[in-house]
Amino acid sequence: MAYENLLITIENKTAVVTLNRPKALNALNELTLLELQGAFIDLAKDDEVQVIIITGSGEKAFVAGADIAAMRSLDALEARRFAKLGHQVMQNIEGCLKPVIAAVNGFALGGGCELALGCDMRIVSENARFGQPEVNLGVIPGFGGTQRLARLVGKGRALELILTGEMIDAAEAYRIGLANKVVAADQLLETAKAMAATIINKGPCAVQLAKQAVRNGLEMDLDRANQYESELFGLCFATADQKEGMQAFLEKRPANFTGA
Ligand code: DAK
Repeated sequence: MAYENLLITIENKTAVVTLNRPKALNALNELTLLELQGAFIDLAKDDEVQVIIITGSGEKAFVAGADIAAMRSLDALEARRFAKLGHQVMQNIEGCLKPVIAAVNGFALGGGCELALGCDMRIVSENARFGQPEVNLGVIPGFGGTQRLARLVGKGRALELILTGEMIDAAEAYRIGLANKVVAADQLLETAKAMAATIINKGPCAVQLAKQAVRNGLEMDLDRANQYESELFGLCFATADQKEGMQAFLEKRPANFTGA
């Protein structure tokens, strides 16, 4: 499918989705959100894809936020619709059974930070800058930032970012657990692809179930979450991957997983 604001390549079972609106620092307008939503629906069912990487085009920005020019004149109902679309996109990403890695190559502000938060892991370049500057514009984060940021880095740090609107650099993002890894800008995509390759080598069924266990379990109390984990653990034993993984270990050979 052809997109106006996205570039998608698929290689080695890894899809790289590049937000491509460099003139607006890859800001998220409605079309970009709709395209991201469509892309994730397609990638979720594409058997050639096991891991998805999201990045931004250019060297300056991952995504500089929701598109301020497009949002400026929204009325309340339009704003709610726009926020809902953003939420759906983040859910498409977070709820995708396949792991999604953000490769953050510069500014990840507002909706851009929220997009990175919707991903499972964030590998960031040394020039990355994170922030939730919505209060500077008289609004609050609208694509889940108030919720996901607090869940990832804790209430105090999330409130500091959201209430001051200040940006933090890559080192600080790493320190507070917002970034998984910080690498030189020219190593960013390679590092994300290397992480994808490591994951692709594992049992695909187990990888997907593990993502589900962590994501959904975090929203449950510990007893229920552990019970949920037990159910998913049991489900692993209905897969050929489990049989192959354990057999291969006992035969001292690499496993040949099929994802079945
Ligand atoms: N939207 C639209 N255009 C943007 C943009 C954005 N978020 N960010 C940058 N641009 C555009 C600039 O206007 C400029 O366009 P031209 O003037 O060249 O036409 C071009 O990108 C280059 O930007 P700069 O000239 O400003 O570049 P600098 O290097 O000087 O500065 C910057 C880079 C990232 C520090 C600066 O551009 C900046 O501060 N950008 C805005 C960052 C920001 O405030 N992001 C948060 C956006 S608000 C909700 C739904 C969603 C949301 C909230 C509520 N509801 C419906 C309730 C989410 C809100 C946000 O994400």
